[in-house]
Amino acid sequence: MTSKASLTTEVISQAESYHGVRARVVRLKDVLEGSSYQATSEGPRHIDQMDDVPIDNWPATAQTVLVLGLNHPEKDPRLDYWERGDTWGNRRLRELSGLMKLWLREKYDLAALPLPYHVEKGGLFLKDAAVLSGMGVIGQNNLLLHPEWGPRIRLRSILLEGDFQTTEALEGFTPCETCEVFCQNACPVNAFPQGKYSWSTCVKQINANVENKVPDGEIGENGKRNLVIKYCRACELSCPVGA
Ligand code: B12
Repeated sequence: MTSKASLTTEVISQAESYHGVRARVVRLKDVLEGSSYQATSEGPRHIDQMDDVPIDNWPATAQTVLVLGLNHPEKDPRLDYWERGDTWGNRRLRELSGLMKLWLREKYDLAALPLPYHVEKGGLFLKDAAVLSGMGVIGQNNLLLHPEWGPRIRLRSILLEGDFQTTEALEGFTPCETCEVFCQNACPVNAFPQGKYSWSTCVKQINANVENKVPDGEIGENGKRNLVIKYCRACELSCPVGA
């Protein structure tokens, strides 16, 4: 019988065997008590048509969350391009989640449920899950900062059945304490009035990106490049952590 600790270590090392992936483990209950679940949402949410299948109920036997982080380096901007209904980063994370699900079934006969991106479809608030699992900390840009990659990371979660040991929250990683807050100053719409993130201001920039699709995608059926949305990354790419 595999111990909790070695099961956790093996699952993490399997996930991290994929290029540019980091993984951590957190209790579902702890994520659901995170700050985002306490915060009141500032406005209506735009759920774009991603291929994620909504999940109505989480199985009661699955009480652990595997958090996946995919590095999103500046030199590979395409991962963030929204094309034909989703971003390439999300497609890759969905594929990795499927591979982990198969591996857990084959190796340990454990069930795993890859969760959708959107909370409204049965997903989790991913930054909360990531912070609590020790993947990183929340920076002045309101993004998860990973010690190696800074905010250049995209997240996903998988619910796990089985007895796992959770990974510890990070201690002693406080990069924003001595920073000149380049992220907030870089924002094109000043979405950090008084140093605090404003959803309603940020979303104006995101909506402008949606309105201004550019023909930089794959070659489509009409022989022309698909239109893509290039979401703003100013507060992310200006961060010196992991640059
Ligand atoms: C809705 C959404 C948006 C909306 C609204 C964002 C918002 N913050 O409200 C819009 C479209 C504006 C948006 C913009 C962006 N988004 Co967005 N977004 C999401 C989504 C789907 C849900 C986020 C949400 O609603 N949070 C709830 C609100 C209330 O909280 P919040 O503002 O995020 O702040 C909370 C946390 O900071 C947390 N927190 C702070 N400190 C601590 C400490 C602890 C211990 C804990 C537990 C929690 C915690 O508590 C705060 C609430 O009190 C997530 C995916 C997901 N399923 O989680 C991606 C996500 C957060 N977005 C992401 C990104 C990258 C972006 C953009 C850079 C655009 C882009 N290129 O994709 C910008 C950056 C905006 C910013 N600086 O925050 C990434 C973040 C990756 C990272 N490294 O952190 C995510 C995780 C998606 C992904 N692909 O991985 N986004």
